Amino acid sequence: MASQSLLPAVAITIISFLYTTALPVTAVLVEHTFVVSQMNMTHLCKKTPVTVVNGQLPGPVIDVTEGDSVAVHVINKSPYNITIHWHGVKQWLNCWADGVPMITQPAIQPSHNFTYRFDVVGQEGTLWWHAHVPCLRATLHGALIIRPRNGVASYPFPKPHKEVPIIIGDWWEMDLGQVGRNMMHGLFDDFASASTINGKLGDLFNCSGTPEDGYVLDVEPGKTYLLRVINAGLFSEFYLKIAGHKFTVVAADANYVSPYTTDVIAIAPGETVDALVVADAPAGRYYMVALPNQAPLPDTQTPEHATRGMVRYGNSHLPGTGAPAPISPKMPDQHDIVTSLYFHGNMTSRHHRQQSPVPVEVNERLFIVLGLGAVCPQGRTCERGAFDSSNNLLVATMNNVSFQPPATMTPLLEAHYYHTGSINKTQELPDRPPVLFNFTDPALIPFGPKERRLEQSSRETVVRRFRHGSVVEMVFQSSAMLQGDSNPMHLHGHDMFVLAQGLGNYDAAKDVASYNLLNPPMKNTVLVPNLGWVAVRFVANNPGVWFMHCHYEFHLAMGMAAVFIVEDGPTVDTSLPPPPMGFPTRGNDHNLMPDGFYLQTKKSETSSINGI
Ligand SMILES: *[C@@H]1O[C@H](CO)[C@@H](O)[C@H](O)[C@H]1NC(C)=O
Ligand SMILES: *[C@@H]1O[C@H](CO)[C@@H](O)[C@H](O)[C@H]1NC(C)=O
Ligand SMILES: *[C@@H]1O[C@H](CO)[C@@H](O)[C@H](O)[C@H]1NC(C)=O
Ligand SMILES: *[C@@H]1O[C@H](CO)[C@@H](O)[C@H](O)[C@H]1NC(C)=O
Ligand SMILES: *[C@@H]1O[C@H](CO)[C@@H](O)[C@H](O)[C@H]1NC(C)=O
Ligand SMILES: *[C@@H]1O[C@H](CO)[C@@H](O)[C@H](O)[C@H]1NC(C)=O
Ligand SMILES: *[C@@H]1O[C@H](CO)[C@@H](O)[C@H](O)[C@H]1NC(C)=O
Ligand SMILES: *[C@@H]1O[C@H](CO)[C@@H](O)[C@H](O)[C@H]1NC(C)=O
Ligand SMILES: [Cu+2]
Repeated sequence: MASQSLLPAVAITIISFLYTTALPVTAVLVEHTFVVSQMNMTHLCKKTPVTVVNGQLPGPVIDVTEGDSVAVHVINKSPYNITIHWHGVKQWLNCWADGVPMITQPAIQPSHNFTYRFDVVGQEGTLWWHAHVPCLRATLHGALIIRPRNGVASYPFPKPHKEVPIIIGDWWEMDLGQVGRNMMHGLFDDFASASTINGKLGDLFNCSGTPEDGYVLDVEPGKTYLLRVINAGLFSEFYLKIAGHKFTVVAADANYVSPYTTDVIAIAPGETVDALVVADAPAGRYYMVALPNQAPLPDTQTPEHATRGMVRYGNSHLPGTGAPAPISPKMPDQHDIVTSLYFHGNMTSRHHRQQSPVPVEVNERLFIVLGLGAVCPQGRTCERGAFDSSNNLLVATMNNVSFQPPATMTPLLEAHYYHTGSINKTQELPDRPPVLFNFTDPALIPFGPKERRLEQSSRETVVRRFRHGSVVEMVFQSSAMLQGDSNPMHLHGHDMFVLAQGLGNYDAAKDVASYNLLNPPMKNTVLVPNLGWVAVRFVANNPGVWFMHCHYEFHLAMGMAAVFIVEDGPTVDTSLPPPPMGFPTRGNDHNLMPDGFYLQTKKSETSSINGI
């Protein structure tokens, strides 16, 4: 619960159309139609087909008040199978709307449609939506903004003059469907051509010398602006700075944090940060720069592109005023990973009445080592370096297992709900790595013969079951085998208390003492420090089948993921309801399915696919 002071019970009125900011205490239905299609966009002198929602990049903003209901009608006119995930929305008792293909629903096939319905309750701030298909989220994404029920006056910070989404992303000149397929085969040779702020490449990029358009935020002196920053990029954590200005961070992942003043924001893929900026600099033009960071050598280096937009005061841009050149911020080094560590380490949650305390008693403990490995045909030596020249497959792992989607046509949620056999063909996520080694030993960088004994992995449909209400503690440990790739770990359906982080190998004997059990931040996406660890706790109280995965796209495509099955509680109020009317199933329920949905199969076919 993020709201400071909710009004006593208010009448809930359902108004099924245009939503305005007029009556803050009325819950409404916010309705959108998302037409997913391809269009040509030209950047860097090249016409490129991109898959977008409603012809926009970034896609439409979903703007709601806490307590509202949302309906999004997705019409898929693209050539891809897609789903849309509402990143960070808790989907209380509504796992059916979570939007993960083959986990919670069948993908929406080309020329088909699907309607997502969900309520946004107990969360305030900035979230976002994106396609949950390898790589397509690079262009299929947008902001999801949740305002307090009592209006902006109840923000726990000074009311901003204006609120602006700042979406950091990538510009790809390649067919993202193909990039996704390459990744799933362990090939990682494709890179974005540019970075973007709100879809604009900015003047660090040009087409035959003509600079690309950049994002411009026009400000009035003395006014306060709320930036709702989202990292929609596929790979990189970004440093964001505005020359001559400071940020006051007030929220992250739609949870308020204690105000934290800094001149740099560090934001990993999947994270959001809300920050106030006061236009208190001398009138002029100030660059807003987003710089991707990466681990230093000897870790593998990838092409990284900084992008910039501008904060512009009053008349400072009019021709003939002799305005001085825009001022650039001094950016951290792209190999500086300490700034990110401090930014995340300095976050604490903002105290408020509704906040649930950190559960002290832990029921389940997971120590999850993140790594890369190889899956090899039987009898062959397993060499990760040889993955592209033999039948060896490079995979990303948690505790030495890589996730693969279920082999059946039945999504796991449906299989779980109807107790079909396919849910039994899964493998339990190990609570700890099978072999302990010096996870962060720099001698393992760059990868080479020393790692060979650690490489052999397996691919399974990895799940972990939790009794309803279990308090789960997870420690994510990054390893030197990752070659410096970042690991923002994202849990669907729940927020996590971020208790502590550190460098090197996690050591319970000493690190538990550093846990913040008083006011840890709550996040849906937690960045694991490079060559370090992070400890989180969450309460598994939202029944359903929830994806838990790395938001670094290459790792996700290669299997750094698991499915958390949260069992029903003892009452109807704590149990997952049946799928909503019209939800496309493989025939396990007896709902009548309207035309146009995925596949309508008979029970017999389902059974044979499931092999029972
Ligand atoms: C994009 O451009 C290609 C090649 O010029 C063309 O064939 C295609 O029809 C265009 N697509 C759209 C959606 O306009
Ligand atoms: C979409 O999914 C269906 C069913 O799994 C599959 O048969 C089809 O090949 C997929 N289409 C694309 C474009 O991936
Ligand atoms: C245009 O971009 C190229 C490649 O990044 C760069 O070498 C060149 O200096 C740029 N030109 C201008 C006029 O900015
Ligand atoms: C907070 O940031 C400061 C530098 O700005 C740093 O010295 C300090 O260690 C950080 N605290 C944590 C817990 O990361
Ligand atoms: C799946 O496993 C459960 C519990 O182990 C068992 O009761 C059930 O019969 C199994 N279902 C099928 C279809 O194999
Ligand atoms: C892990 O390796 C590092 C670097 O070689 C070393 O400093 C550290 O002591 C090792 N840790 C353990 C537990 O062996
Ligand atoms: C990882 O799993 C594979 C396949 O099950 C196994 O052969 C290998 O020994 C395991 N490696 C480690 C380091 O635990
Ligand atoms: C969804 O698909 C069905 C069946 O093809 C069609 O009748 C319906 O009009 C579609 N809805 C929209 C909003 O396109
Ligand atoms: Cu990762």
